[in-house]
Amino acid sequence: MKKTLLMLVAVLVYCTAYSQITPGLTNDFEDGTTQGWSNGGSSPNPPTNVPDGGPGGAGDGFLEEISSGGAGPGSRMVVFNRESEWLGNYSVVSDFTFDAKVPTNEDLFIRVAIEGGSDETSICTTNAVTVPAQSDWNNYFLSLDPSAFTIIGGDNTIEETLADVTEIRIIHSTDPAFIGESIDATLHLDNIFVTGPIGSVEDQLAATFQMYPNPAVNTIQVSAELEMEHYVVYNLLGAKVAEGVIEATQKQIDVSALQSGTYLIEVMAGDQTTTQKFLKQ
Ligand SMILES: [Ca+2]
Ligand SMILES: [Ca+2]
Repeated sequence: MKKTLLMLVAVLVYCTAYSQITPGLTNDFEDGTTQGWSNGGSSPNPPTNVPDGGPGGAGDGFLEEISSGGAGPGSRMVVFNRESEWLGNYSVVSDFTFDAKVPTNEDLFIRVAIEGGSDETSICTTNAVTVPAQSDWNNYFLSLDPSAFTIIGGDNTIEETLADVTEIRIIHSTDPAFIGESIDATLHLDNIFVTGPIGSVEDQLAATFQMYPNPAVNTIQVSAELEMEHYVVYNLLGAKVAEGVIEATQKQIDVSALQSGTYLIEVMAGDQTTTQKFLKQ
């Protein structure tokens, strides 16, 4: 079954290198780069890769973005990405998840903003997630469903914009916006991960698979509208840390023995496989 995951990873790597956004896209900042996240041209404080101190501790790289407050380049809390792996048709993905912490003194209201469509329409998540001041690492979710967005500017519909994305941004803003707010703050990001039905809607497992709670403490409940046979849990290094039979449409899986951190659970049903991320607290 590990072979299946490796094949999946290989497909995702291939797709992300040469194609458009796909479920499973991950930016974990383990390659020493910002993986395309940028402030643009004249910023005096562009995002940087910090090699130590991510959610995994020593040796876990993460992205640090600093905004200076005031006015001018670098004043606003915003990072954008125009790498091809982040562009294209977002109808195949469902959630934008990430680990974040704020070492500075003000709460940040983090949103995803997107530009796309023939009219370069800009949209932003209607709701923000609050990353508290002086917080430790936590996992956050923002839906990428059209119903989760508000139009900021332009004449395309939200659906048209999400079908042809040309830029994605992570911003801090009290209200939906396309440019982040000016603030003197620092944001740490890691394990940016895009979930979604792997394959298409005819993949009944991926389309109906559910898992909760996430983050999990002692157990996670998995369910789907067809009988699942088997599950495997991997850590982010790809090592198998747990497995078991399901042989039902739902099961409580004991994860109490896992160390705190981020894991992937792979569930098999016939020739269908789905892989989702969860956080163990
Ligand atoms: Ca990392
Ligand atoms: Ca900056």
